[in-house]
Amino acid sequence: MFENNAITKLLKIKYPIIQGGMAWVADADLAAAVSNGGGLGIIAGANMPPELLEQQLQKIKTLTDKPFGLNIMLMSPTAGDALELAAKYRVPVVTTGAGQPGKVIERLKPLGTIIIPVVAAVALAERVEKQGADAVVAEGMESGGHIGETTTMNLVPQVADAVKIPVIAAGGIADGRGMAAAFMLGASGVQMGTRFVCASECNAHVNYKEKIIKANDRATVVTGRSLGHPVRALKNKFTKQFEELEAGNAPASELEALGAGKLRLAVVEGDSDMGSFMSGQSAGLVKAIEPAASIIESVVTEMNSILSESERYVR
Ligand code: TUI
Repeated sequence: MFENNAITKLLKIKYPIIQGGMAWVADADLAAAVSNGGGLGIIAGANMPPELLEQQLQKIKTLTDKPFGLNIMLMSPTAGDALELAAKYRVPVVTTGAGQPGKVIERLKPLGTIIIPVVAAVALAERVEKQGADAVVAEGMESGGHIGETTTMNLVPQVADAVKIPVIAAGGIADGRGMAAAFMLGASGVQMGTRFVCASECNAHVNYKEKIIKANDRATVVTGRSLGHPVRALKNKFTKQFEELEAGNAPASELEALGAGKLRLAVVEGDSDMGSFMSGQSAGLVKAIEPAASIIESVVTEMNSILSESERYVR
């Protein structure tokens, strides 16, 4: 299975499933578990001081001999350091988010790094293809964290029509049904974030995992639109305060001050009230904490059974 899939061939992995590069959450332990399970694990560079990121890049090589990736969050003040570490350690795959990856492609393409920008709009997908990206993640607004304005159902087929490079669908995908649907929309693979927060190997606080497991379809809210960078997170006291300030047209500086450090508070401290529990709408689909390899196997098994009996679904 997947022998002729564009993503398994490009990345030299077993299943076309990649793990989102989630700030504070995606460390070497989670990434290695996903890569060992046959997907592509990704370390997030966004929150880490360069020394810590360097340690994580050294650590993952002791945990897996499979390909892995590094996510460079382009709005992060340490994005430049992460880029140089990707070059120094010859990281096989780099994904980017929250900005224009031109400089990343320029620096890493000559080294043979596979570069997969995360995009939330067709125009950026077209631009990065011209600049030399190897594939794109088309991330719909069902995703957690920093999001765009278009749904996965609409973004994925429009990106697939616009570019020749392979498309990986993200946003709202947490099981085999979502993966099957992504293929129908023209994707060659999927990226999942929220479901992998609940991997046993993920070091996020247990309160984070439990909040996702308890979540329903209406559990998330988008704040930060007035700042120009909307963020989806699970509703709590923090998001309520943020919403109230935004509704009262509070100055950006006040909103930024409220938001500062709140993702760390969620992931590391598990502060249910004041943490920013970034999560996709797919939290409503996540039922249990289980090993990354089991997540991958069950998603692929469910996807296969759907595709092999596809007639049955037309009813
Ligand atoms: O990057 C993400 N999701 C993220 S990054 C993040 S870290 C964070 N920490 C604290 C507060 C806020 C964020 C959490 N979640 N996804 C990929 C993504 N990229 N979504 C949207 C975009 C994007 C947006 C605008 C990509 C390019 C872009 O270009 C704007 C421009 O420069 O034209």
